[in-house]
Amino acid sequence: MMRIDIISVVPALMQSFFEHSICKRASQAGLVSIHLHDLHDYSSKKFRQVDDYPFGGGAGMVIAVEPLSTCLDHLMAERTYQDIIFLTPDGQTFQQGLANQLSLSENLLFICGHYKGIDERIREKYVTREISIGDYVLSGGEIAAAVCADAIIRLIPGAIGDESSALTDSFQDGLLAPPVYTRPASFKGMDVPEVLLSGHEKKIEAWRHEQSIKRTQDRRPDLLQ
Ligand code: 6GU
Repeated sequence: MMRIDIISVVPALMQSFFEHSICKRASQAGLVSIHLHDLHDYSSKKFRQVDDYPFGGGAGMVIAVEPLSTCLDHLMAERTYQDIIFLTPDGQTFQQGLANQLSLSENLLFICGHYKGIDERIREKYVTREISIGDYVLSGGEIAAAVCADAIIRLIPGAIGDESSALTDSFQDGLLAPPVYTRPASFKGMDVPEVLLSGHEKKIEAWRHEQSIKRTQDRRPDLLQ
């Protein structure tokens, strides 16, 4: 079973997410266990403070080395993590290929940044990988951690109902997914493409592939390079 630990200053932000969605199903099926850790629990300060003013001045607060290293040491003493991932807008952009790779891990540890970031020494000493989910700035890494965890967990065999479903996702073969339809076959004069009703598996497969390519050409020609 895969284990994911997530360190955050606002773990409640992710609680509901992991208690619903595919992640809940995967947890119930015993495919993954997700552990949220409140960084404040590792503070030695009187009011459980975890951040401090940046040396050199400037706006915003920085998550301090001490509570984070205490938390990390505690978790790392219990098990070996394949990756210790810091979610940060200056990280490597998260893509399907990385989700595939990380889905083979046994233990993953995510650190969510907040405020102005975390003390650089944590990044140097502990972090093995830094991930961004796109070129925009979020208030914290929590949503990014949830995004990454979701993308990873759904790839674990058995996590989604239809075993083959994850394999036909957009991006999984470097192409966008083809259009899909369900009943009724005709709605207000709009008809489902004939081939999908034909029962001819080979033709359907060929049509879908062709539609995938067309859609990718139209919308994301960069993927075809
Ligand atoms: Cl991982 N964190 C934050 N704070 N903002 C982001 C991000 C991560 N990825 C894109 N924007």
